[in-house]
Amino acid sequence: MKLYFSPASPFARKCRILIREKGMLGQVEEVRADPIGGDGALNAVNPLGQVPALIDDAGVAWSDSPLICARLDALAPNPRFIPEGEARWSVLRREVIADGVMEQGVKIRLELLRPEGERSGAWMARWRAGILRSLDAAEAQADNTFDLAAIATVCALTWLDLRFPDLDWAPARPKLAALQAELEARASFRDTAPS
Ligand SMILES: N[C@@H](CCC(=O)N[C@@H](CS)C(=O)NCC(=O)O)C(=O)O
Repeated sequence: MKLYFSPASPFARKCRILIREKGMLGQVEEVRADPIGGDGALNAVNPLGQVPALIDDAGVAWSDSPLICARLDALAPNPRFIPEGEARWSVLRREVIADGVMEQGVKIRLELLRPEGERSGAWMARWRAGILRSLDAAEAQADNTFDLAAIATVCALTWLDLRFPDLDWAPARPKLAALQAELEARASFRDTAPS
């Protein structure tokens, strides 16, 4: 299998951490892509031109980090990062919150890449408020389980630190800060630190 990624993408990082935690590095070749510059090899796997994108050994293409992570989790079921039964829904709900933080952050970032006169301050303020409310929700629902939601949450937090250091989310959200400190010390997280 091949996973297309870019080093700063928090969505791709979710998949790369999962691959390491599940011992799948020998089965998945990680291929660096350039989604912003336009990348024909990436576009052939994901017509949206976004990372992450996975092509499996049968030539089937998978895109969108929740789907790719769910597929990887099913392919190598030990250890599981998306549990069966009722607990599954808690993990997926909390993954959606973390992914939403990344999605709104990407929107702000794209806005900031526009010339100054073309940016919308109102939209950026709206997305920033959405991020902060979502972090409050994540703080309220944080637990100590090492699952896909925890991975996604820390990918979101560390990416926010990289792109928006002024957000200063940590002091008011001690559970998220502790989760980030704990997980970023793991080899899988250190090996995929965004740059
Ligand atoms: N919902 C997607 C979002 C992926 C995404 O936005 N990736 C960004 C990089 S962080 C990208 O490839 N952007 C290029 C583009 O949208 O053209 C996922 O979860 O994988």
